[in-house]
Amino acid sequence: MVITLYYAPVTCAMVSWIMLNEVHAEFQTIDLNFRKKDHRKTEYLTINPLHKVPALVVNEKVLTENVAIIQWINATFPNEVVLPTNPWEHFKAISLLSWCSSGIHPFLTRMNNPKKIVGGSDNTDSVIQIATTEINECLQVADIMLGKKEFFFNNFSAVDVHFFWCCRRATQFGIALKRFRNVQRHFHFISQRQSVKKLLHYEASVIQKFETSQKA
Ligand SMILES: N[C@@H](CCC(=O)N[C@@H](CS)C(=O)NCC(=O)O)C(=O)O
Repeated sequence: MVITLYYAPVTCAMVSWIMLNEVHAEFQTIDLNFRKKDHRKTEYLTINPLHKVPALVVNEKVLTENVAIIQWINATFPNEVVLPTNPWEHFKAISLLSWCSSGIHPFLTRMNNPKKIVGGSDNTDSVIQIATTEINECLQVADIMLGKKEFFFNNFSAVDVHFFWCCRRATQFGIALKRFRNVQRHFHFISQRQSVKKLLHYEASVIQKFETSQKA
């Protein structure tokens, strides 16, 4: 089986990258430089016409969306911990992954590029303000959900990684986690995981590679 992950630093593609590492999959990563609009180039549009990462290519077949990729990883590596095995918890995990992907992520996208929402108008402040309020509400809900637990479920799962990405992106946009003690603790705990540390190291090396190529 030949597995390739299309990835870009800082993006939610890190969720799939980390989970492929968690299951010890052999895969290659293709790094896209968003600053150079690699994701808008014909070569990538033939992989994902929606110009988003992650995209997973398995034996020349393309799968997009973290929620789908995670379920593929779970089905392909049944001996590894990706999603809870208890049926109810399994679907509860899909529900939480979908929440990260479609309930939290869109507000992070707005914070990243408010112009996309307001078009020609300069009124980006209100977009950022509304997105901040929505993200804080999500963090509050997650804080209660987590309580004193280490993970969202009894054991580690992909939900912990997806939520970690949401929190990391939120902090990059200036949202403080300290109001949410359980979320902050979870964030720190997940950041210490081997696969996450490996990703952060990889991400730094890709950013460095892009910066060097920019200067050349
Ligand atoms: N729901 C998708 C979101 C994918 C997504 O929006 N990716 C962003 C990076 S975080 C992207 O590639 N944006 C580039 C673009 O939209 O052109 C998933 O979880 O896979």
